[in-house]
Amino acid sequence: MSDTVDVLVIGAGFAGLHMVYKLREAGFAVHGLEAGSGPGGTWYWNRYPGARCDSEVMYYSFSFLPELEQEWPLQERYPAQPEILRYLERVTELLDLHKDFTFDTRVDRLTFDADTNLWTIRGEAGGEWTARFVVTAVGCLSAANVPQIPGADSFAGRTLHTAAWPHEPVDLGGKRVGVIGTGASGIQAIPVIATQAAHLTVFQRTAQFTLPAANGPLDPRMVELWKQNYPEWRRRARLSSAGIPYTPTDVSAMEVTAEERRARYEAAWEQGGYQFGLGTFNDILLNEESNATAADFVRGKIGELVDDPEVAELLTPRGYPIATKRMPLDTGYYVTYNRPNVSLVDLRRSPIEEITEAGIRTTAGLHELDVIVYATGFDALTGPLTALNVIGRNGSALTDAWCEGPRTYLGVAIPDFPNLFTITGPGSPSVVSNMPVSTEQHAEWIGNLLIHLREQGIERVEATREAADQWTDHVQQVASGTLYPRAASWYMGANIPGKPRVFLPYVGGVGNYRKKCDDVAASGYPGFALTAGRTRV
Ligand code: N01
Repeated sequence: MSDTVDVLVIGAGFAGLHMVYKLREAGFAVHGLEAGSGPGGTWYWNRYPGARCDSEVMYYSFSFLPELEQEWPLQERYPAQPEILRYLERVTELLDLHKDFTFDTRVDRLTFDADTNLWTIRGEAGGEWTARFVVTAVGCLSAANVPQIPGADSFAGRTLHTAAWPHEPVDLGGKRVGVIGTGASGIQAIPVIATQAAHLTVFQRTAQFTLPAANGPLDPRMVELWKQNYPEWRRRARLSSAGIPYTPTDVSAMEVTAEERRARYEAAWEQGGYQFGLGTFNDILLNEESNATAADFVRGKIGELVDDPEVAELLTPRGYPIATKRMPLDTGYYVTYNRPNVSLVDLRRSPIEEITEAGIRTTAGLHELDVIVYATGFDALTGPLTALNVIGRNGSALTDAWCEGPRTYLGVAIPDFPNLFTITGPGSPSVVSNMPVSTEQHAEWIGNLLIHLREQGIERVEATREAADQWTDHVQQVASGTLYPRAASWYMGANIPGKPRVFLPYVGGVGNYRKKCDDVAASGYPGFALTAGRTRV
């Protein structure tokens, strides 16, 4: 590649692969940089035991590859990590995208030159690129959160993080394993690790509500019907609230009798997946009373599934509304605690004091371990962007601009940072949606904006402060009409010490958001300051 391109894309997951392909096909000089040694993004890094997608396989794929859509086998309801990675590798091969990426390249600095309207992009291990535009496709959950626990370096055993799991097999057989964290990653990994380890100790800070995935092989007749109607399912997903083509319900949990409510919850529990939240009642995330009925139902299930009443009580979430922290889907999570080789440590009662050479010491004593697994999540949404060390016009740093929380226009653009676009950035549906639907919408929208700029001879594009303020206020206002802000969740930045507490994604719905973005495009991109070109790349 030449060292100066029209567009540089960072990341080779769903978002980056699509963005590079779209721009290459539109005739731009585009290049991608990726920290991993191959494509896959999230699915390249998160290889922990039990890693699997919580979106059903039928709609966790690209919608613009009709032949691949027909030929790709749909086998299990929820695709496992290796299957999704294979899919993204196949897409890379099919679209001949390898040649458009430089792998093993982690970007550690982006600097905008206001005189030339060009970005300089620096690789952590050297290498420098120049581009008119930069599109970040770095994911929302890619900056791992590693809590600073005193003594962590002194541990004599092996330390692992779910978000950076080794590529070679990890043998946990005969080992005493400790898992810190019971979010979606921990809840997937714990039942599998329990079957491998000699003993598993789970260190839980906050009990989680989790729903049964009810994973299993798909009925071939359903797959055939689905494949016959793919365009219609895709259309419904794009217009839906969460990027999932479920038929929404218009019934409030308060409108029906207790018996009917229970019957609906029971049916959804049996069916598995997000039917419980999306298909039962329309106000679980809006009305405290309705929410309490759903929470009580799940609490009851925990009591039925876990043999030891004391352990069941520790696993029972209290103090925040159900679904306000991202609900994981599990396969045998609660019953794992019935195994004789699994024990649960309640960190609320006995917090971790330190890690020693021998294991984890809580205020109640030392747990001797051979392996510690951090399932402690991510610095979500903003972390992957601030890690790029972005310096905008006037030398302003993104970390400073966002010291009180991110302010974006539509989640794709940031005032003072011209010619920079963020796929699934803060302020967009991103993590509260089925990701491929949202990355596709952004890649298409940003691609069309760049085509528009090229046609108009525009060299510099920047979100106005007013547009970003209005949008960010709208994002907060929509969130405050729901129960979401009631939980100390990573949606709120609450999992990272010192991170500002603002609601990060847009919960106004994928379909509504798409319409707003389409309206902006159709009106000639109000909210952006456009500067005609002086220089050519
Ligand atoms: O991370 P999390 P995750 N001491 O932040 C605990 C997506 N995802 O990797 O709740 C002790 O949810 C923390 O405790 P608390 C999905 O969007 C998708 O599990 O903060 N504990 C919590 O229990 C998901 O939501 C899929 O009190 C500490 C856990 O660690 C997101 O990724 C699969 C601690 C972290 O949970 C993140 O999930 C997996 C400390 N110092 C993930 N710090 C699929 O689609 C944190 N914790 C399949």
